[in-house]
Amino acid sequence: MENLKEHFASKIGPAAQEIKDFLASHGDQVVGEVNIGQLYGGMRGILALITETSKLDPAEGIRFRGYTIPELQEKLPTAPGGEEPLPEGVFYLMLYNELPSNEAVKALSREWAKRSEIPAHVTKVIDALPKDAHPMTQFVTGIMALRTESEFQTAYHDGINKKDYWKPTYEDVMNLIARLPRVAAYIYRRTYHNDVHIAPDPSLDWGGNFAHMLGFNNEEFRELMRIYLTIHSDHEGGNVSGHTIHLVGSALSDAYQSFAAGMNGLAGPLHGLANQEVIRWTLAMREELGGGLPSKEAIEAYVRKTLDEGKVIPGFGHAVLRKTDPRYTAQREFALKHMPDSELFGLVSRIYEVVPAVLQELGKVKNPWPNVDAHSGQLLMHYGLTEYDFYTVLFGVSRSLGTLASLIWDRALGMPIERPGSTTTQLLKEQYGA
Ligand code: HAX
Repeated sequence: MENLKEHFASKIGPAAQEIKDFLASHGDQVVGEVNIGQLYGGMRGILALITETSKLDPAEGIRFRGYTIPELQEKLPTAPGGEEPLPEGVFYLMLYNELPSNEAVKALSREWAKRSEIPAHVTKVIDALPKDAHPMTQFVTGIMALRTESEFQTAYHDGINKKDYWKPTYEDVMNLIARLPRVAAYIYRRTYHNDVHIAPDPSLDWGGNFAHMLGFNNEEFRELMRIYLTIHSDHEGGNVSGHTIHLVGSALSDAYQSFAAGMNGLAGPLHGLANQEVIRWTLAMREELGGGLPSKEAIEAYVRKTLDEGKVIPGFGHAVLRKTDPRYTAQREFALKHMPDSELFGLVSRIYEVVPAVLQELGKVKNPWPNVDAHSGQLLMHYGLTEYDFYTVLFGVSRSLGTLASLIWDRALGMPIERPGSTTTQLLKEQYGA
């Protein structure tokens, strides 16, 4: 097949023309109304962004370029002998808007392996942080240290024509995605394994090699990494990390700056950090309730205690979804297949049986169902990746796939700087006679 970059280039013209024609015929069409409550309510429900890579339906969950997670599991290439989709495949689908062949996915694996070397100063910068710095702090620091390699930064300085912005952005994105597992594995081994690092194996796929560099070499864990990195990759455009990457990128900040900014958003406990909070909360509950598999009644009492203390139940609720997250379901199916008798899986399942009814009782929670973060920790714990402060870094590595594919498209389509309006309570009151 033709070179991956040329293949992308061939997609730009038709996509740009389609949007131009659409705007010419429908640019004045009204897509919704905004009320004052939404201005104070985190802009919930306001349709305000174009993100081509995926779309979240409140009732159905995520579709990547039109495909659900079970469809990805059926249609995307797998590792030899494996069953889970390779994350290279979902990236290809999101960037090129077409299902990849096995060959295309292999080409992407090779391309990322080739680009994966990280400059020596990156590990030195990370090493300057204390080992107990949170892994997300180390991760963002590592990404910013990688920025010395930005081709967009250099090209802009040298006066690149705006129609070519996508070209160095493409290079930055491919390099960054290729290098993130190296940075993440470095942080993991530095923080939890006495700085004993593991050389990459370029014969492996991106997710398999990441598992290998983390120090987990059984094939089942590699399969977990592949599905994990696939399902966490994108969640349409309005979530904190995705939106931040698009917003910062809209100022023509390069891929490194934009992605680092988004990762600081992912590190918030209401967003990606929820995956570590879930397991921390679950283990604390298990300990307080005397270990083993607590009864439903005991779990319910603990849930109520958490709520009474003015805390959220991590892993439950969502700003858009109104049903069990299909990313939760995909992980539950992985557990049913590979570890049906795990005690921790039993506990996660029991929590699922208890929490929604208690949240519903509060009368204010719009979605009492579990989200992606309610399950991921249990799977990682099962294979021995027990250092849960690291979990959000895994999420971050995955989130690069969708958000950075989008960033290439933002540059290719010449998306403008984002600048919504704001107002004050005083002005609103005057305007609406309050
Ligand atoms: N436990 C307790 N209370 C909850 C709750 C939960 N799991 N989910 C929502 N609520 C509360 C809200 O805190 C809010 O209370 P106040 O009015 O007192 O402020 C009320 O219910 C209404 O909230 P909502 O409209 O249902 O939810 P939001 O859109 O405002 O927030 C959140 C969505 C995901 C932030 C929320 O459900 C939450 O805090 N969940 C727990 C944290 C979590 O799991 N986050 C990860 C989400 C998925 C993700 O981004 N992964 O990366």
